[in-house]
Amino acid sequence: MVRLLPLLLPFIALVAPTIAADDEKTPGCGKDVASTSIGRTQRLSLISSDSNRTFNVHLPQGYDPDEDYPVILGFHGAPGIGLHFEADTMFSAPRWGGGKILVYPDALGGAWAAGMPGNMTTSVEKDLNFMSDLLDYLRNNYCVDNERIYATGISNGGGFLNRIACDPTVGRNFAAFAPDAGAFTGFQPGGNATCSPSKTPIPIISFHGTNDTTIPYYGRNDSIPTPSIDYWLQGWAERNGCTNMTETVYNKTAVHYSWTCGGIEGVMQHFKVEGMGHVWASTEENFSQTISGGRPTVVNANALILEFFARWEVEDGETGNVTTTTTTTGGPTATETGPAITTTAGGGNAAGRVEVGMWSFGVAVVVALVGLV
Ligand SMILES: *[C@@H]1O[C@H](CO)[C@@H](O)[C@H](O)[C@H]1NC(C)=O
Ligand SMILES: *[C@@H]1O[C@H](CO)[C@@H](O)[C@H](O)[C@H]1NC(C)=O
Ligand SMILES: *[C@@H]1O[C@H](CO)[C@@H](O)[C@H](O)[C@H]1NC(C)=O
Ligand SMILES: *[C@@H]1O[C@H](CO)[C@@H](O)[C@H](O)[C@H]1NC(C)=O
Ligand SMILES: *[C@@H]1O[C@H](CO)[C@@H](O)[C@H](O)[C@H]1NC(C)=O
Ligand SMILES: *[C@@H]1O[C@H](CO)[C@@H](O)[C@H](O)[C@H]1NC(C)=O
Ligand SMILES: *[C@@H]1O[C@H](CO)[C@@H](O)[C@H](O)[C@H]1NC(C)=O
Ligand SMILES: *[C@@H]1O[C@H](CO)[C@@H](O)[C@H](O)[C@H]1NC(C)=O
Ligand SMILES: CC(=O)N[C@H]1CO[C@H](CO)[C@@H](O)[C@@H]1O
Repeated sequence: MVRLLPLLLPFIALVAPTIAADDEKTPGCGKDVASTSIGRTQRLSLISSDSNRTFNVHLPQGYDPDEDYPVILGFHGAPGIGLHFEADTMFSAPRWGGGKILVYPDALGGAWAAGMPGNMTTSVEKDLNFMSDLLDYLRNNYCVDNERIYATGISNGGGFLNRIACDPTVGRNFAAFAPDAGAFTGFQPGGNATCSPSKTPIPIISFHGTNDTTIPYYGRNDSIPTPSIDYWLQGWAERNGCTNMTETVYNKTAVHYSWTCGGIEGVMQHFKVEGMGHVWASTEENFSQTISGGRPTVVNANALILEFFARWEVEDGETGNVTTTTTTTGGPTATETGPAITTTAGGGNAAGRVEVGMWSFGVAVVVALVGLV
């Protein structure tokens, strides 16, 4: 059980200049942190694009400022806050988050801009700038393994991390991505969002339920248009230069798709979960499942995501396959020597979900924010 918000003491960060993404250790290495900030979740803030942006940081138990740690950013759905995602996935719990720094940023106005239609509190550009400022903050204050920075998220948060993957500047900091029930608005057929990753292939593992009525598997064409998941996957398969896709039954009722891209097996993976709704894929009942009347599924996203992330790291700005040498990086469409690829097919954006949260001191209060996008 993770302790949330023992003290709500946010503070303002002074943001130092960005350092090269391929430096192994960051300025935060060697910097002492208060013992009260270890093994619990702290709410912090910084100023980015003239806005006060808040985020939650969970340092693992036993955090040692002389050791560098992988970082996982977890993006909540809409309407929501970072702690909803933490409570739903329990990524901060030692069995998942042990040895890693977990970070749950808060969107302004409860939703990531990410190109979602409607009146957003901020813009895609500002949300992306927030990511650069947040990474600077993390590198300057904690001992971060620059080669192992990852992003996961649900719904609108899944859409936003996909937007990060599509951004040549911010995306290059991340080794792999993992959206669940992603709302990729702007990337539907005819959508105006663009995708220009700095490098390919980009490792992505994704999850989506066939009973998702908020962000339907087969897409929606109304006020919150989203592509079908097949269409979105196809966009990334093209950008990633994937040459082969295998399809296997996973744990009886899910389908696992795996692509070979740039000659590397399993760079892209997708779990189509039969009967799952707009929830976090989990074999244990989660808040998002409880609230929506869903049931545990046959897929445990936490376990699969961590296993997937462990395979990838950023090496000299390129995404590599950890268990082999750097000769496996890049691929037919890699941008190592050429210009960034820009397509309008596939990619990521925003939208919503039924969210739940957990507040107060050790007392779990399940709050249903019955929001549609
Ligand atoms: C930013 O927001 C946090 C949390 O609401 C608050 O504690 C902090 O004082 C704010 N910072 C500024 C500069 O307003
Ligand atoms: C894309 O479409 C959305 C929704 O119609 C709109 O708000 C946004 O300004 C458009 N973006 C561009 C770059 O045209
Ligand atoms: C968006 O904001 C504008 C200006 O604040 C307002 O006039 C308009 O009604 C809003 N639209 C929606 C859909 O909320
Ligand atoms: C939405 O429209 C596109 C073409 O504009 C079409 O390919 C797609 O099947 C439609 N999706 C749905 C869910 O109707
Ligand atoms: C695709 O993968 C399958 C299963 O690994 C393999 O049997 C097949 O030969 C591959 N096809 C190509 C074109 O690489
Ligand atoms: C790393 O890449 C090599 C070469 O493509 C592949 O054979 C191997 O399975 C990959 N290792 C992992 C853990 O994915
Ligand atoms: C998925 O939706 C279908 C049609 O609404 C329904 O019959 C089925 O029971 C649902 N499956 C689950 C696992 O909820
Ligand atoms: C397979 O699904 C069952 C529930 O049907 C679950 O208990 C089990 O943990 C799942 N196995 C894996 C490897 O996720
Ligand atoms: C409240 C609860 O049990 N949440 C679970 C949701 O699923 C994740 C991943 O399987 C678990 O880590 C949580 O404990």
